Amino acid sequence: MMMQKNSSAWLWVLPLYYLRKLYPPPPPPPSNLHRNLMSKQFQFKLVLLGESAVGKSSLVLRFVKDQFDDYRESTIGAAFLTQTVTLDDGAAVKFEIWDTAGQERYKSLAPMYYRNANCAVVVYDITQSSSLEKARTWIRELQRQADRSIVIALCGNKADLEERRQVTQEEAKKYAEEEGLMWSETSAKSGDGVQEIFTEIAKKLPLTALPSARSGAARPAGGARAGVDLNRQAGANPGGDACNC
Ligand SMILES: Nc1nc2c(ncn2[C@@H]2O[C@H](COP(=O)(O)OP(=O)(O)OP(=O)(O)O)[C@@H](O)[C@H]2O)c(=O)[nH]1
Ligand SMILES: [Mg+2]
Repeated sequence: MMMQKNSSAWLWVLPLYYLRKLYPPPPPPPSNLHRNLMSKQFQFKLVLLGESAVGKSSLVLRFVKDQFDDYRESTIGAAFLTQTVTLDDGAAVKFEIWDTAGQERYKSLAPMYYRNANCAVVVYDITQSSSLEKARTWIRELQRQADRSIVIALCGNKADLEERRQVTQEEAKKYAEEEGLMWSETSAKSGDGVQEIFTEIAKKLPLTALPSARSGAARPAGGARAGVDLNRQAGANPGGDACNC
């Protein structure tokens, strides 16, 4: 009697076993970290440097909020904002942006912002030759003091003011080539070239590098962050101004 019961149970177990082989249960949902790695999200620290009034804050405002303000107040200290660029291959590059103050009295603060930066946008105003000189000074300082792998873009802003141009494209381009920098012109006012410069920087960054494998490497979003939590330090609202800019 007992034997009969057992053999009839096998009649159910075997088909169930093969059914499970044919249709395995779905895998458990991925953790946040895995989801970020799979969807290729990376975070980079970006710093903006340049003489006062060249349009650093205006460039960030255009990039982050697609807005322009004719009467912007000079930045005090620095401002922190974030913005994400999605590349053609689906990789999402989140920039943690430090918009520094260009006024001379804030100069000593700059190393705090370019330290460990993965990329820098050094801005000059195409209508002011002196601003290109200042940009050269910043670039020399970055080359000496910043991370060796930093990606530097030289950016000629206010390209809409062509009639007042003092810096030719040839001059700036030649200098950028000599120094191995990216170069382009932008207009924060019209928006021309703004998205492009950040996208080109995102393409240049080492997206294949493992998080914290070396300084200057990409960090998958949501992953453990070594060092300072920039959002917390600035009391910042991601995507919004942390301080006056
Ligand atoms: N025509 C024109 N004006 C611009 C452009 N970008 C900025 N401006 C103007 O230039 C002035 C200075 O711009 P900001 O963005 O405050 O300059 P900044 O480099 O951040 O200056 P600091 O904060 O003092 O370092 C503002 O009046 C802007 O409206 C541009 O592309 N074209
Ligand atoms: Mg500013």
